Amino acid sequence: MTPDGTGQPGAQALGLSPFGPATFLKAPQASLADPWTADVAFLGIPFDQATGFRPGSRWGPKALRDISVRMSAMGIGWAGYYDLRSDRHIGQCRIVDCGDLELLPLLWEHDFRLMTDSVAAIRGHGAMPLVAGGDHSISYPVLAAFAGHEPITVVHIDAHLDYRDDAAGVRYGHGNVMRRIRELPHVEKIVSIGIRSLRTRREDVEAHRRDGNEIHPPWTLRPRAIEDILPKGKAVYVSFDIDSLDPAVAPGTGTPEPGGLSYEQVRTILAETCRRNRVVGIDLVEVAPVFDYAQVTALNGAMLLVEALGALFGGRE
Ligand SMILES: [Mn+2]
Repeated sequence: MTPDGTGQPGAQALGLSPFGPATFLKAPQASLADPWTADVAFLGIPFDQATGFRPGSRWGPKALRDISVRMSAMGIGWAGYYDLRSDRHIGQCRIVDCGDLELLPLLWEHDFRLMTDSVAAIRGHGAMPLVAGGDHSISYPVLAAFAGHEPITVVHIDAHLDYRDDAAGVRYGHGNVMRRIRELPHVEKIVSIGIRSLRTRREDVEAHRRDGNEIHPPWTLRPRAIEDILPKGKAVYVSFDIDSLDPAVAPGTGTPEPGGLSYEQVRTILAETCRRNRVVGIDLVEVAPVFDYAQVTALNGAMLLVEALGALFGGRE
């Protein structure tokens, strides 16, 4: 029997406490098969089979949901937040949580189709997909769901270029993902920010530039430079790999790289990208809680998504 005496698990029983089952920002759950309207739809893609080194990002959506509930007051869903920086109440939007995709081990082509179809369904509902990976390979089937869209610029925040064409026959791993994305007819450019891995290959850098993309390593970024390198007035998809952050603030990931971005730098990239463009979708990938400490990686990732929502829904005084 539930406290309301009905025996039915109502709103009081789901996602409203920081200690029980969580949805992202306490958003109501929504099935892709049902009718609903929302501004933003959170979708978990617990897929880490394309990882070359340390798997574990399949637990990323759960970790992000668990820490995100702290941003909502006890007992209510998402209502935005007071932003000290702008002295405004921002981020208020209608958000739903579509749960996690049910994936099948070793059937990656099936899984990729399910990802594309699910994100297309979210777009069909008129909502902006906010996708939590999973390893970075998922960004390709997610972006494939935008087929027929006006040309999209991808703002790619990452320690790794992920532009390898073919790694001993592997073409859809998480290290190939930006190469595959650039091949999509509706993607016109990739702006890669934070790239610094010592395993970056010259031929991949040259191919990336030859294809009309841009690379901005951490040592080139200053507060003004960040604003100057971002696209303006474009349809933009943001692909945010948590390993773009420095391992000191985001250790919980499969392939950390020293010398990374600060929280403030990524916040600026996300917020200014959202303000200057028509953002059509956002993903956050490679959060791997098994390597995390004190939930710091999930916390920084979830709060940066909140800051992106704050910039997208600029709110009221
Ligand atoms: Mn990466």
